[in-house]
Amino acid sequence: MDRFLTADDLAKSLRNDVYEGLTGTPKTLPPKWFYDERGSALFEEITKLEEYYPTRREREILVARAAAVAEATGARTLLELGAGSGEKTRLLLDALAGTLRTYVPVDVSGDFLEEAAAGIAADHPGLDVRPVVADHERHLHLLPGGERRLVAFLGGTIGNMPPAERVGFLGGVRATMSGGDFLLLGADLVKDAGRLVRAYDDAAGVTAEFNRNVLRVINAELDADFDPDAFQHRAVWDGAEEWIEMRLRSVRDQEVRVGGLDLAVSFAAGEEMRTEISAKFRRDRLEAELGAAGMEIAEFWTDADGDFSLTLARP
Ligand code: AVJ
Repeated sequence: MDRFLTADDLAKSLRNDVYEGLTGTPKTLPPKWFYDERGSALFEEITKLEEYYPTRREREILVARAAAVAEATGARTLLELGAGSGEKTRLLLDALAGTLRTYVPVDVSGDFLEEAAAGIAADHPGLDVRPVVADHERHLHLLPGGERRLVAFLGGTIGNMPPAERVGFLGGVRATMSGGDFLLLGADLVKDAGRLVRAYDDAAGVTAEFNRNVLRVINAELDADFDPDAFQHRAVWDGAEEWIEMRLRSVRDQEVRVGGLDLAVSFAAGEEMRTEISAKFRRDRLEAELGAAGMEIAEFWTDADGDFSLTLARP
């Protein structure tokens, strides 16, 4: 397995992210640290919630359009950023079976990747499965080249990046592309604010637990003493930026020690720390951002209700 990211790199970037985030105003934490084992399990639960439509809507589009993706791309290599092991990957691999030679799942977590890659290799004996441990925001240029590559970035995770970061990311993807390559991009769409907020603040409180879990990750990794129960989950729709913000609101004045950083941080009662943005898109915004990165839309598909989108883009 290619490894462009060592455990030491990860530990360093966690330290940087947490230091920068907790000493900034307002305080923030990057969402990539949500996904320890408990966080990943909680996210799996979120995907099954009635209020959280994106996963099932994206699956609906893939069931309807995977054959069209295969037809349009004739892909020989599939690079999946933030590799799922789930049904969406299998839908794509089955549809691409006629032309696909190589599957490159890319993820920051080596353990998860090893398991997912082994499962896929077992189910697709003829396929060359080459997992890569990398950060898709930094290592795109190191990913395997080849003819007729399809880069898949699904789930709407592009929405975790603010606009400036998205420009860099899409530019980075474009820089790896040549004629015959494609990008398959899953992006959640703008809709009624009430539905959006409920998708990030479900009645059962699973998303609230998912959000607070990042405090447990920091306690464990950086010897901190956050009390997750002293923070309330908030999901807010920012109509100007057209993104959902997940925040953790300090229920009282409190001081938190982060031993691993030799840092003490104070929170005022009511102070809100931002833990994630999840940007929502319109077709014209996607067209403009892909265009700015030197790509054009070959196909733009949505589910029947127009909740979610799958875009096939080419250089
Ligand atoms: C996995 C990043 C696409 O932004 O909808 C789900 C993460 N956060 N519920 C999203 C998430 C709260 C999800 N992504």
